[in-house]
Amino acid sequence: MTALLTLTVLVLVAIAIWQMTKIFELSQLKTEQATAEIATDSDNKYNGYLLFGFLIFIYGITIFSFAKYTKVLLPEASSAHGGEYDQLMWVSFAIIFFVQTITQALLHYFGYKYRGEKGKKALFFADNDRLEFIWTIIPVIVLAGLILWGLYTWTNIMDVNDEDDPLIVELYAQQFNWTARYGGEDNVLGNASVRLIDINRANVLGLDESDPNASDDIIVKELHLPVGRKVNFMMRSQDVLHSAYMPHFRAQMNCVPGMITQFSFTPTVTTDEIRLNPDVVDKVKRTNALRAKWAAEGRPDSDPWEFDYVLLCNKICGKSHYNMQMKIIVETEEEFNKWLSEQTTFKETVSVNP
Ligand SMILES: [Cu+2]
Repeated sequence: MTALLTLTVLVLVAIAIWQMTKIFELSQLKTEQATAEIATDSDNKYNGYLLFGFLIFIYGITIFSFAKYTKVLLPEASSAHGGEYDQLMWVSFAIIFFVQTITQALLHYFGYKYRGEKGKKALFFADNDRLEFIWTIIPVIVLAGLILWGLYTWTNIMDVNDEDDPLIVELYAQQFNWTARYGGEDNVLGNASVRLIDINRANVLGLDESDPNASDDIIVKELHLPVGRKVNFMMRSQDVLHSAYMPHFRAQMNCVPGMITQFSFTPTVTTDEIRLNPDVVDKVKRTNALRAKWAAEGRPDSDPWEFDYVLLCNKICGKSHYNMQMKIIVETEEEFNKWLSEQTTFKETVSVNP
């Protein structure tokens, strides 16, 4: 790899030197030689056609990408705010796509139409107030609209409050895994600090044992969420910057050492339901076809895959960042309560680890 990089640098330096000598030569040319270097009408025409060729290329690659890669996009959002978020993104995409399609065509067409020709003189406006007004006011209106809508959506999504009896969950990040903590019976998280971590007593999250709210806290390695109930996440990090990313719920928040960050959303689709979503069914089918091929070749990690929501780390936090993830299961309120009642509390864990 280092050899390849060194080689690339050397080649680039050589090209730079070559280009510089060429510029130097050009500046030294005698009049007769200089005329030979000026583009002729046929050169300009040829370059004009090349512009058209490039235009067809970028349109072609756009259509190809849409046809081939649309299926790798995320399925419909599984959270209450997700629809609003997606709508904002798709409207922004549509505007950008529309404007870029038209401006690219105009740019390349005029590049061809007004190519250099002997005897042809360019007509230009030194200034034109009306034109400048038009091409200033349209982007101003469109961008102001998008920004205001974006700010409104952002404020709505980021409004973390205690209304509607939210479930309180802590997401604890460390190189390279996630741990979740529930408030237990009282739904209140006990105080915690990295300074109180005591591995010998299995106090992995540094909970304050003298805080009565901590004793019924439940620490788990699989995130279960009840469908339809608002969840307030409190994020902590033990070591470096991490980012709690739950793509299917359109949620992401940085986890910063020394502070608690928050995010809140309401899951709307259970794991069982999302597995029946046509996009997900298709994705699972494609993945498992690939895995079957791998299995036939005797490659590892080729067991059939079943879709699950995931919590991923979205900050490059070190060597095993790519594999820093936790399974999320969205289930009915009854299933969730049953699962929660089967987990051990913090008090039980520390008392068996004196
Ligand atoms: Cu990380």
